[in-house]
Amino acid sequence: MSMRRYALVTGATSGIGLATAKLLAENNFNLVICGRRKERLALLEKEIVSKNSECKVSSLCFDVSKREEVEQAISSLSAEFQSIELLINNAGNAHGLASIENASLEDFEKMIDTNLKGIIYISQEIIPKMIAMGRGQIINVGSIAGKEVYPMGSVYCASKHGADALTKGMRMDLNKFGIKVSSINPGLVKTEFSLVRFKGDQERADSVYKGYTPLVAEDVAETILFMATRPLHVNIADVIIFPTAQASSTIVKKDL
Ligand code: NDP
Ligand code: 8X3
Repeated sequence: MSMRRYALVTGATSGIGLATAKLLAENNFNLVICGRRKERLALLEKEIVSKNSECKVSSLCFDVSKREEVEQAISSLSAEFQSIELLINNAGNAHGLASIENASLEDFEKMIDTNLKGIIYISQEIIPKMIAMGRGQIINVGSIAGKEVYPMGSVYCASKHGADALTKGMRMDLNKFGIKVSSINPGLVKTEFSLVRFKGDQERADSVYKGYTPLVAEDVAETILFMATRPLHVNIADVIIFPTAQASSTIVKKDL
């Protein structure tokens, strides 16, 4: 009988979520991989199964910020895939970098809907299943932007501060069920994050990572794997992970 546990990773089509899904597959987890880009999910599912023949994978294509889509996607899972023990709430992005008075409300809404409401919608679907199973772990991918604020990042920071509060509140509420809740809060990680933030401007995105060595998605994934594989009595509640060159949101040692 398979000893593999079931994990669900949101935002598995790119960056931190993609690296985490691959690493979990190599480390005894079956997977539900989620994202809006269907072709990327299909490619990832194929790659994981070809490298880990024992690993069962189910792909769910939906938008975490749309409540009905979340409900439909999770309820479409077969019974075995519904027994999710590990939930990685990773899907999220920044949209724009602009001062509050002239930034786009559409960008602001997207960040709040995805980075904050998305965690709530998914968690609400999965938590009752964890309670019924009598075990579970939720790891929210926050950000240093959830611990500090930086200029032009007010709403992204607000969404991540909200996610930080949500993590703490969920940990309190789910304590009585023995469900672990924690967050990992990275600094600068070279993924598609800046490309999305700057709306496809590759040069501007690349400039964010110039002059120092940023984290890569695998650095964060390895830490998530560590958090997910502690003994039952251990909960790594809150992690901040920076590249060595970074000391805070605004202090980065660059050789330019
Ligand atoms: P990427 O842009 O590489 O990945 C973002 C992922 O989120 C994609 O898989 C994307 O999938 C998914 N996603 C975004 N919006 C939605 C949505 N509305 N519905 C469903 N899925 C969505 O960035 P990262 O890997 O860097 O970001 C992952 C998380 O890490 C985010 O929460 C981000 O805030 C956080 N983070 C990133 C840092 C960095 O420097 N890179 C630092 C700190 C935190 P798709 O487009 O297919 O839907
Ligand atoms: C992503 C890192 O510094 O761009 O959360 O907010 S930062």
